[in-house]
Amino acid sequence: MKRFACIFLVLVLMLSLLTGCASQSEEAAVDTPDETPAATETITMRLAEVHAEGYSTTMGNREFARLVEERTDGRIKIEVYPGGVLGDEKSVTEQVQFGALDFARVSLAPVTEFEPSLNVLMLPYLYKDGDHMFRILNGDIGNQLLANLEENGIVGLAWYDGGARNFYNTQREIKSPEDMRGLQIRVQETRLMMDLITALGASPVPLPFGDVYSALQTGVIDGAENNWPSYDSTGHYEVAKYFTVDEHIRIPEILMTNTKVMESLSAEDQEIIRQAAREAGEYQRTLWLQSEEESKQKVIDAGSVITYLESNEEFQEAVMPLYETHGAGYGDIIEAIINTN
Ligand code: GTR
Repeated sequence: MKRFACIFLVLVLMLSLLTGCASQSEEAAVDTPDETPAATETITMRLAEVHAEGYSTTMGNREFARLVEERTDGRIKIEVYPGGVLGDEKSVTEQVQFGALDFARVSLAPVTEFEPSLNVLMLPYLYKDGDHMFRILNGDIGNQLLANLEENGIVGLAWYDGGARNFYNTQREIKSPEDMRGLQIRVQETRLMMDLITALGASPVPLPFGDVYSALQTGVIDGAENNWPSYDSTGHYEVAKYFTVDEHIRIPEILMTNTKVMESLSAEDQEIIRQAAREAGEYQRTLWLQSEEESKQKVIDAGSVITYLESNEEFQEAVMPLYETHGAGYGDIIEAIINTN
């Protein structure tokens, strides 16, 4: 019996050594550039998106997939999964980081939880307008901060537009931060957004995007904040009709992948992906600008009460402490952004 047990143990040991070698050589294949998949092999990849079909970001993703498939002669297929079916933004950001998912298009908000230096790109009232934001994102500052992401296993491929975000609620018109007192406002699941709501005197409720409609409808929350197209596409305007154009924040949106996924591809395919993503980003931005206008008109026609502020100075003043808490250590970058025309 003893002898049998011994032989068995030796066999198990040998087997585990052998399998260990196999997975090692698989890892080596990922790390060694000349062992990238043969140019004839077909690869299917997945891309997660929280917005529905027809929304500008989903259309940008579809364009990205189309360009990649066309330029690799069908070798790389990217399946786009809209409507959050692969998970909420926090979850898909983690999945990309761990390499369980190939691509995701998300707001920068959940990504800052991994790389806090990116908070500097989403401070309230930081940009003069959308063009200013894109000059920063596509310039040295944007590139430098994107490079920080790679230390977390994430490669930022392109920026998408998410416009300016505004408050809306079920209760009353908001004309000043005073009117926000006591309101429960849903935010994305990130510290900066929670602190922003607190600074304005309301209570932040972090929730996934897909849960906001029912939370508004059932009164779990009083309001939320987002851009015109999201207020429209989610139907939030049906349940929260008071919308204030305070434009408190612009949060860049990002199409990203995992560093190992990129490294597993040939240099040529990597370039195809990068270029296709950049073109998809430009395409999304064109669609974005149209959709902002269309959504605005649609919610006004549907009876939303739109409050335009004579000045948003009071809101700006109230949120300035966030420059200290979330911009600490990045004063030079903040100054450079503000001084860029
Ligand atoms: C939208 C953004 C989404 C998501 C959503 C949210 O503007 O496009 O990616 O972040 O806001 O508030 O969760």
